[in-house]
Amino acid sequence: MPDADRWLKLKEEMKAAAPALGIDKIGVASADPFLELRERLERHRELGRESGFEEPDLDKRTRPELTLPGAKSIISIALAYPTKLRNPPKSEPGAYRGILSRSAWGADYHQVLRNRLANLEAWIRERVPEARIVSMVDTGVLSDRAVAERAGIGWSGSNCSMITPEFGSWVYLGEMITDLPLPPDKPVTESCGDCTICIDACPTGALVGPGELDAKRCLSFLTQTKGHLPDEYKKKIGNRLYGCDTCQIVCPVNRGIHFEFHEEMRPDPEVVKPLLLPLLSISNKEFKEKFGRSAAAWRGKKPIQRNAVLALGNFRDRTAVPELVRVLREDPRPELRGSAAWSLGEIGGEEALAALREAAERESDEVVQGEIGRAIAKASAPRPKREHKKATDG
Ligand code: B12
Ligand code: SF4
Ligand code: SF4
Repeated sequence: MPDADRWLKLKEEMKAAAPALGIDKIGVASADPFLELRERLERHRELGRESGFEEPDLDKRTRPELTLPGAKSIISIALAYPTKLRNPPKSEPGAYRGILSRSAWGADYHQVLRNRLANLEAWIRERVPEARIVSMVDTGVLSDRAVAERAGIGWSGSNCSMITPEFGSWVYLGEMITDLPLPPDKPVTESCGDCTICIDACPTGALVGPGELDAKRCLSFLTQTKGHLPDEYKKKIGNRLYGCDTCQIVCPVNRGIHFEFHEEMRPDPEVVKPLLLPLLSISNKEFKEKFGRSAAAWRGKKPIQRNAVLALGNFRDRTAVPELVRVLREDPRPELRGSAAWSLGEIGGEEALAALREAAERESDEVVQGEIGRAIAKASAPRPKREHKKATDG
């Protein structure tokens, strides 16, 4: 059989085998350098729009042969994830809840995709034992989306997501660089057209243009930071504990899309939409037991606790005052005390105000002092009638 036919046949067989390997979509891209992406990444960096979670070496990001000398093709895989909870628990006064983004539901996707890439690698090695392969998911050097786009998995949405015609943007991506000369697939022809819904819906204006994100203003990034959350985002974070799904939820292509193909991805509602109050006193051991399986745990418990404190302020949950006062008085972490001060200022009332005044006498951290001062001013000012605040994405 001529060589070209052999590789085409292997690719077709691989695609036919995908469902049995637990993969929802496979595409093949050439391993040529990503020249357009390179320019884009340079501009992105110059404008200070990186999150800091990206691979910093732009040569490695855009030249697959630096990772695998002799690289010829990249196999891109996509796995669809669930978007809806069965019997979601209610978030209501006295029992308010936070929400994890769908990308953190079920088992950590890094592990799930690594498992599928291992299945695929074994499948290839049975047929081409000498194949050279380097697999990666998220934390690898390449841009998973740019690879997927070139491999015909989907189009690059104005919300930055890779949108597949079959599963919308609710897909995780991973890839393997190989030295197999598999014939590349064609990019998909669909696009966002003149729709701008996601750009208009982004709560922080982080989508500065179609497909252009200022990551430092993106709530998904901000929920993962460990320091004080800047004031301008404290209300906007709503009840998000990890990640943000707004620009995907509003996308018309995603309407009604929900797949439960993978057992490991099934969400536990009490984990992905947890009660906020118990999070304030959760121990390391309990945190590990409850969230350890989720992709949301990678930054530890501090960001999630900080976000829970802010969410209680956003809900203006009066029943949370004693616990917020305890955090303000006792928590050794300034970010937690500062956030508790902010939330007490939002909730207001005599008990909150008294605790803030008392804390102002003792607090030694300058930033927290500032938070307390602003919170006292807020809690002392006349306030509009209270209303029941709605949850964010849940
Ligand atoms: C850093 C990072 C983040 C940062 C920055 C995100 C960003 N948009 O840059 C933060 C923390 C904010 C983040 C958030 C999220 N992330 Co993230 N993240 C990454 C990571 C590690 C690198 C992304 C990166 O390099 N960005 C830099 C930009 C410039 O490049 P890019 O988005 O990769 O590539 C696109 C652009 O360059 C664009 N492009 C190139 N040329 C041109 C030219 C024109 C004219 C235009 C318009 C566009 C364009 O097209 C490329 C392909 O789509 C990837 C994993 C990886 N290794 O790739 C995951 C990844 C992108 N994240 C993912 C997910 C799921 C998310 C969230 C949805 C999670 C959540 N629910 O909170 C949000 C979505 C936020 C958003 N609107 O993008 C998935 C995306 C899956 C998908 N279907 O697209 C990835 C691929 C992880 C994975 N393996 O599944 N993430
Ligand atoms: S993830 Fe949220 S904050 Fe980030 S771009 Fe999308 S809507 Fe905006
Ligand atoms: S909301 Fe509209 S513009 Fe945004 S990603 Fe979806 S289709 Fe594209």
